[in-house]
Amino acid sequence: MYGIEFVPSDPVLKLAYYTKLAEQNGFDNVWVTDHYNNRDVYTTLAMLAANTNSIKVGTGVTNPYTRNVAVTASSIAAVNEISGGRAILGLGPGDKATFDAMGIEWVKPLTTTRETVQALRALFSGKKVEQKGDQVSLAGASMAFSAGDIPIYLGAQGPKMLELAGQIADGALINASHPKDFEVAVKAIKKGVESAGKSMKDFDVTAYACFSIDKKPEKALNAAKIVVAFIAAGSPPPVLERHGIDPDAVKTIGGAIAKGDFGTVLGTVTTDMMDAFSIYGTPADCQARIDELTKMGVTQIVAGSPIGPDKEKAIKLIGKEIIGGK
Ligand code: F42
Repeated sequence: MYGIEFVPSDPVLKLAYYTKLAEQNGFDNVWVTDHYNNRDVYTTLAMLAANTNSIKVGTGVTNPYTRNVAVTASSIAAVNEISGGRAILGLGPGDKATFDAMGIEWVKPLTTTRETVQALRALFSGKKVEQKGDQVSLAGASMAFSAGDIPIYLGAQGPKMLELAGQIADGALINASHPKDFEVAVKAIKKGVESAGKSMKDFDVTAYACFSIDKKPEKALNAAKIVVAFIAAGSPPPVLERHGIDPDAVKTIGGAIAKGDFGTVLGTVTTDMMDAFSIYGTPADCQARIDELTKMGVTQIVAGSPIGPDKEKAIKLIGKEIIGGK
């Protein structure tokens, strides 16, 4: 399966145009990120749904902290209705820096995510929900309209979060692009899947990747560099070690980002970092990496930012050379 990620830092109508193009080019899913300072994710999904016929539309990802769980259920259920059953709820514990800015305390992300999924499943089933959790409680909330059968995916990178996804979710959206990361991630997911008595066949292992495609490889590389710099700067030491990346170079990048010195940022990104944190290059380069990921158990590739130096051309190129080339 193929998905595409859009960030509503762009106007919603522009994303609606790209999404229609993605649908026409064979993409299965569109995922829209959720940060309070961008356009609202559900308003965006409603517009994308109204403008398409077959592509599935998902939050990629929302979180359990900024909205009450019953409000999240109502929002995604409305998108499911508008789209004729094409909604997916991607949920992740969220981003601490964003919550700090909103004055929201980031308490027990794993527990909160688990209890939120439990409450969502109960709300989707139409039940009157009495849940007394450690972090998420409902006292008789119930939906006044039918939500339908909405799949739930977890945004996950840590071993416990991946295992939880295996246990309770239909898929995991994993911010990674390299087979080594999936070797580790799939093991953790499998543990969860098996503990719940389920099968990996019913689980969608999704590479939510930094993706940059162009017929000219250097153009693809240049477009992805800045995204790779941010990913490297945000990667924990074990991930840097896994890919043999010099932590001092990453420190230099982090410091330069903080100062707004993007010349240094771009000059410090190495080929090793590009290979570890992105899928980039010509259609043949991207296809080769996709094949490696598929061998590791990845079942969905999401083309995430930047997609390519020219988004419209990139969507068409993926459609023609990768999705259609199969
Ligand atoms: N975040 C956003 O805010 N908006 C987005 O649009 C977004 C998109 C997105 C897409 C894909 C993706 O993979 C992630 C995305 N994220 C987005 C980030 C996402 O919301 C999460 O921050 C991220 O996926 C979670 O990372 P993580 O799996 O590393 O989980 C964190 C919380 C972690 O530390 N996990 C540990 C682990 O091993 O998995 C476990 C921590 C733990 O056990 N905590 C205990 C608990 O109950 O929470 C308690 C510990 C204690 O102190 O008691």
